[in-house]
Amino acid sequence: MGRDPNLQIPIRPHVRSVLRFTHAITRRPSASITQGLRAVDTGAPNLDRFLQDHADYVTALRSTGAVVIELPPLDAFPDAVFVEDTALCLPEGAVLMRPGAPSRLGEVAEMAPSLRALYPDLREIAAPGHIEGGDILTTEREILVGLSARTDAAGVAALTDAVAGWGYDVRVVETPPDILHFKTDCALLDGETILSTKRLADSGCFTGYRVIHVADGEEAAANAIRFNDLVICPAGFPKTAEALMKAGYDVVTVGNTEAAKLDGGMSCLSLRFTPPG
Ligand code: CIR
Repeated sequence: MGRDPNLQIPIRPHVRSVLRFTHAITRRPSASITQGLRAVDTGAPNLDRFLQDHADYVTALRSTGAVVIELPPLDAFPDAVFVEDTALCLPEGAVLMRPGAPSRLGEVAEMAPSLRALYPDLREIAAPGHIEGGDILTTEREILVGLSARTDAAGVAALTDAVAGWGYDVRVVETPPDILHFKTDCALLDGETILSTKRLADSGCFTGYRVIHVADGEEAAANAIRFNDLVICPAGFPKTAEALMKAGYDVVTVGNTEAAKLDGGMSCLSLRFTPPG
């Protein structure tokens, strides 16, 4: 196991895998997206615009050389475009989630065949726990799980059991009140750097990491993703994009107005992984 002398925290051998991915899975938005869950109703998303933004997002993922598997729309599940919440994909294996939103539970069975084809070791979250992928941030050192309205202690315990033997520490943290998911407010930028809102970082959950704060008033910019050489950010947050570029990241922005009406951002729209073997 390597060790970073500054941070005094062990670095695991799968250090590169949290930043480099050969694959992503997305699902095109369906016409039923207008019925998607939302904390505050700011109007129904426009399907055409959502489709265009989604296509741009897939193009950005593909531009890094990754294989992007685009799944078809699912009318029966209005939030199915937010595939991140259905699984946690690690180099060692994958775990199917158990969403806390009842209307989203059925999305997991729709995702399972695609993952089963790539992961010999596909595990599940045991009932009665609930956990959604948006509450999980995997770094080189650990898996952070934010408790939220969608993710409960039983879900975290079930995840801890599911990943047993894969060499990760699972750490429970809090999602800020009234925030949908832990990763609504943060993103991994590299092996030791996290992009975060101040309200989340102030909880102290990132002690030992370098933190870049999103600009005040640009909190929604925190739901970004590091995908291979790119940091993909929602468009419309110029101060944060500039800070990231100044810090040396290769930033690409993608329109997110329609997903944002359903509390979604860049991380929610894909599963990102390198399958074993
Ligand atoms: C929901 O409320 O479940 C969806 N409207 C948004 C899910 C966003 N997913 C994510 O942050 N990982």
